[in-house]
Order: sequence, then C-alpha cells, then structure tokens
Amino acid sequence: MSTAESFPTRLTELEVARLRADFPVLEQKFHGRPLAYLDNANTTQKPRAVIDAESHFYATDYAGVHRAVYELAERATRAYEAGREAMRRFLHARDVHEIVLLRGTTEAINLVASSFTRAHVAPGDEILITEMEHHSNIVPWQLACEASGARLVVAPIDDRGELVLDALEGMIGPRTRMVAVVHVSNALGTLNPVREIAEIAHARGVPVLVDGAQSAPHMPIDVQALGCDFFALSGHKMYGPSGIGALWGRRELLEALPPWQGGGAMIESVAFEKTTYGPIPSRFEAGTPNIAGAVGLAAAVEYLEAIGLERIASHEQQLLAWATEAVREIPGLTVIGTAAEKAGVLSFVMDCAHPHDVATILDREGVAVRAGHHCAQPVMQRFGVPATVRASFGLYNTREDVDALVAGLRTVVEVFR
Ligand code: 7TS
Repeated sequence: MSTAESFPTRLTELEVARLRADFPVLEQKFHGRPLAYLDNANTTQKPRAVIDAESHFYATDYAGVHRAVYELAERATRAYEAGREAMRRFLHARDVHEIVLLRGTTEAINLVASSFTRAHVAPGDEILITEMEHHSNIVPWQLACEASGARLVVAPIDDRGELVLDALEGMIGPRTRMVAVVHVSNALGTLNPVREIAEIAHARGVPVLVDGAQSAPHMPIDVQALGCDFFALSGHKMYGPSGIGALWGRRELLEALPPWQGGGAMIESVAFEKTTYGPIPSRFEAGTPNIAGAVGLAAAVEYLEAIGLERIASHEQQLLAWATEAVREIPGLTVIGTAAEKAGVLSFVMDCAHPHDVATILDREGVAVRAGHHCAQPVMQRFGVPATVRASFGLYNTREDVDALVAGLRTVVEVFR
C-alpha cells in the first residue's frame, strides 16, 4: 500500500475539498448519491474560474478577432491571443507563434497528418505509430497514407501495455517520415518514454508527433525538454472548454508546412490567379476561431498553474495506487494495462459481467466510469477483450471516490454471482 510519503508533493485532503468546491457540477447528487466522477480521460468538469471567464468575456469583451480596429475588437483579439500565450507557457514552448489554436487533439493531428504528408511524404514512405494509439492518432495517418501511397507501420506493445522500444527502434528505416506516438494511453494509462523515442527518431532524422491529450492535464509538460517536434492537446480534458485545443510545432517544421484548410484569416493576399498565405500560426487558423474557447482555455491554464501540475500528478498517482491495490480484492477482476509508468487510468474487465453492465451498476451507485473500446480498438484486440471498464482520475477525485468505485464493484459481483 502506498503511503503519503511516496507522494510527497501531493495535495492534502483539505486542499482537494477546497478544489472540489470550485466545480459546481460536483454539488449534484445522482441516484441519491454524491457524484464520483471517474471519467476524466473522456472529459473533465469545469471550475467556476473557467465558466466565469467565458461568460464574462461574452458579456464584456466579445467581438470578431484580428479584423477590426475598433476598441472592442482589439480587446477581443487581445483576449484570444492571451489564450495562445497561456498555451505557450503551459507547454514551455519558446515561441508563441508555434502555438496553433484548433478544436482539439483530433484536429491537431489531422492538420499535421494532412499537411505534413502532402509536403514531405511520397509513395513507399512510412509513417510509424504504435499499437496503443487512440483512433485519432491512427485514422488521420491512414487517410494520409491512402492519399500519398505511404505505408503505416505499427510498433508493438507487450502484455503489460508497454511499448517495445527495441522493436520501435528497429522499425525506423530510411523511408520513415514521421513517428507519431501517444504520451499517455487513454485505454491503458501507460506513460511512454517520449524523450527517449524522440532521441531514437532524431538520430535517424525523423520528426516525432506526440498525442498529449492524456498527459497535458495530468503532469507538467515541457515540449523543449521532451524533444518532440509536434505536440497535440485538448482543452476539454484539462478543465477548459470543449471545442478548443492546440497544436504546438517546432517553428522550422510548422513554417515548412502548407496550409491545410483555406478561408479567411489564413491568407496574405487573394487573387483568382494566385493566393499567398499568411505566416504561422494564422496560416493554420482559417475562419472564425473559437474565441471564447481560447479565453476559457487561458483560465484553465491559470487554474492548473495555481495548483501546480506536479502536485496534481502526485495526487492522481496516489488515487491510482489506492484503486489498483483495492481492486485486487475484487474476485474475477483483471486489470488491463499494468505498465511500470502509468498515469491515472485504471482499465479492467470482470469475469462475471460485461463492461457495459458493470458501468450501469456503478452509475446507480453514483460512480461515473466509461465502458467500451475507448476509441482504441487495436488495444482491445491486443488484449483479446471487446471492451474494458475504465476509471480515470482528475484533480478533484478523493479517497471516497475510490471507495465508492470499489463498493460498486462488490455490488456487481453480488448481482452477477
Ligand atoms: N488522443 C487520446 C490519447 C485521447 O484519449 C483522445 C480522447 C483523443 C486523442 C481525442 O481527443 P479529442 O479531444 O480531439 O476528442 N479520448 C477519449 C477517451 O478516452 N474517452 O473519450 C475520449
């Protein structure tokens, strides 16, 4: 059993109780019980700071951005650009121009897959991904391969859900044009050694894209220290609004990418004979963006920074350790994903019941978890299961939430015995 000493920087119970009060949704009861919200890998709940920032922005500062000279529009533009700057700070990027504001991780990966492939990938080239990717780091590359004649190569994972690094290294060849890898697996919780992967790939001159959807909300991220070339994330998984996220890309690489969507705001000049494109990042932000979303995203970043990502990580490690230990007592329960380095995701199956039935019973006990393939069907195939139940932790989760989960699982065993 883990002790508090193992997690020296973690949040105290009192601090978590105070943080919980920031989240209005947690005041509700479901089926007569307090909500144990354990679906944070899907999306996170919103603190009042984020809700208020958006609504205040709409009430006082809202206008179109980048297009007008009147004061209100200038204010709106400043607020939108402050969202970009907050993202730069959050990711420890060098240059704010390296931050493209987009809908989220999916859109960020699609941008790179589409644009990078058009510019740099030829028939017979290869894109290397891993067996533990979310569909959003598989399908965009499949589409890109179809369009370019390239081949998708997949690095294997072992029975614990860890990437087989030697195999990945062996798969990087002279035709490899990109290594695209998830930082933390949403289905297994595995934390991948991204820095090592970047070193291996760079030694062969291959750039690395990191899907940071599940890492950014749960640990400090420094893209320069990670050494990757692209990093994608979603605001809604880090206590920010839905419909906003970011792509960070190394300046030289972003500058070498052609536009991927055409429209207003991404051009320098337009004529029927020839159109020229704007500089980064606006080149990749065609159309009216999610202006209020960027404002809410900045508020989420400030909220997380005030708590400290290291302390959040430590708190969630403690929750994971408690839960992992406690479910060992549940008969017929198998954890899927037992990597040595994990973030706060506990995926499992039970002998007695289908994952959907488990989740339905847990719901009646006020415990919200996700059951399904988690948009990672190849992971399910790898482990020979159709689906898993997944509990995933966030900063507001408590020992009581873990206890509610475990009590609910005991009910499942009784019901299906
Ligand atoms: N990559 C990973 C690793 C993810 O977990 C997700 C979403 C995405 C990409 C896509 O993010 P989006 O914000 O663009 O949709 N994962 C999940 C999940 O685990 N349950 O619901 C969504």
